[in-house]
Amino acid sequence: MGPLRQTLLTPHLRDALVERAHRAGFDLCGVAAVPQPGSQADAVQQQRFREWAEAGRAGDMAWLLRTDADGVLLRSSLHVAVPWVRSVILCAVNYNADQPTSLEPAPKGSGWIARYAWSGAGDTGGATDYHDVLLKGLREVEGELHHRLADAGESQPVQTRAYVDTGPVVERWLAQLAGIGWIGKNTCVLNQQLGSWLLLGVVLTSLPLAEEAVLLPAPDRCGSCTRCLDACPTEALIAPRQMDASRCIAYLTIEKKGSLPEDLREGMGRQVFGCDICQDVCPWNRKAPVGTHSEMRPRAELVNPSLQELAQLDNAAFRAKYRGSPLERTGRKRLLRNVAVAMGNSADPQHGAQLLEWSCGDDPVLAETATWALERLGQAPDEAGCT
Ligand code: B12
Ligand code: SF4
Ligand code: SF4
Repeated sequence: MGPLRQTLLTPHLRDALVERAHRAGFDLCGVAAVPQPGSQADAVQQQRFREWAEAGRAGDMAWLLRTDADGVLLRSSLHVAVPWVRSVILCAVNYNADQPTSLEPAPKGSGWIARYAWSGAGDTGGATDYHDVLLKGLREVEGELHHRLADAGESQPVQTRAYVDTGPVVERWLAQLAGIGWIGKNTCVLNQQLGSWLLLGVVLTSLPLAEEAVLLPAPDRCGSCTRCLDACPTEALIAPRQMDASRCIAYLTIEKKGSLPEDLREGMGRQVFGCDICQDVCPWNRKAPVGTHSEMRPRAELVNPSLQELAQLDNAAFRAKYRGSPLERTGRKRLLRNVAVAMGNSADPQHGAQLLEWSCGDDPVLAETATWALERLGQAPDEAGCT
């Protein structure tokens, strides 16, 4: 490293990046050195990820288990997929909204869409998706770094890469290293002031922006609380900070294709897209401030959506309502399957007619789910047979 680079790697540069992140709409930003291969921190995280993967916790999410040419799990250590990485700039947006939680009394016949997927109210031109919103902000931070390096006459190439979810990166682990918060027993990153309604994005860099020796992860403030573990309806939180993702309602409703495991359907309750329960019960979220990002404002019509209305969306109406939102990728077909489960769990016989129609329809997964739901409502599927 030349003297120029030495000068750049001062707290001044870090402060400038953090300041840029705030201007780009992030509520929190931290910089951390990536623990080097062979370090204890890297080894512990590698082992954790390997054990998680080998225990089948990823369900059908094969993309989480991708390996390099030597069969090493890409996500087990950042160095496997990105050998040049030295430090990360971790940014977080508060997406909390002034709206009820999923546990508060709700209008009869309503389902639940996860809080993070409500965004896009106001003058955004329609639904927004946090992946796009955060990536745009990260590009500004990335740009600031390159701009400052160029201004300082830096001649050596500096590599950077920005990710929101899609990279081979365990973002939460890096977030706690960068001081964004601690990993709660519900596996989410929690910040003492903001709670856990945080979405994360990361810029990887080949620059040593921070020293590993001064890692200052936020202290664990869960204490003896176990509310999230006790509240999870599908027992996906198998131990503090350990999730069997294949049991998580977020996985079942968003990621899982085809029929859902029957033994988990009852626990899904009225959740039709994602699940907020283990965050809704968290005491650190009781006083969580409302987020201010202009592209993350909630669309009120997505809060406690009517199951009947969701059921009646045809392809065009689904596209019109959810284009650009996280629901678009999951698609109408899976959403209807989830609505059928929620109707089955509703104890409301009025859903019988819709379920009967689906049980006779062309989509075998929806027909099977609707038949299950009818049985759960105590209504016999069409005994006369479908015509
Ligand atoms: C796949 C995925 C899922 C899967 C699996 C989640 C899981 N726990 O593995 C499913 C679909 C279930 C899911 C659900 C949700 N997700 Co998600 N998901 C991801 C994704 C893309 C990869 C996660 C991953 O690698 N999992 C593998 C496991 C091993 O890693 P991990 O749980 O993230 O991190 C663990 C290790 O670091 C380890 N660890 C670290 N230190 C320690 C210490 C000890 C003692 C122990 C035992 C373990 C441990 O524990 C961490 C927490 O489990 C990330 C984005 C990313 N690239 O990281 C978003 C991400 C984790 N998801 C996010 C969100 C918002 C959600 C939901 C809230 C959405 C919703 N409302 O439905 C739920 C939350 C459920 C929950 N309680 O975690 C946010 C979390 C933000 C936050 N504040 O923590 C992320 C970071 C996306 C983002 N860009 O903001 N998700
Ligand atoms: S998101 Fe829901 S299902 Fe998943 S761990 Fe939390 S409470 Fe359990
Ligand atoms: S509910 Fe309790 S144990 Fe769970 S994350 Fe919040 S403080 Fe930690």
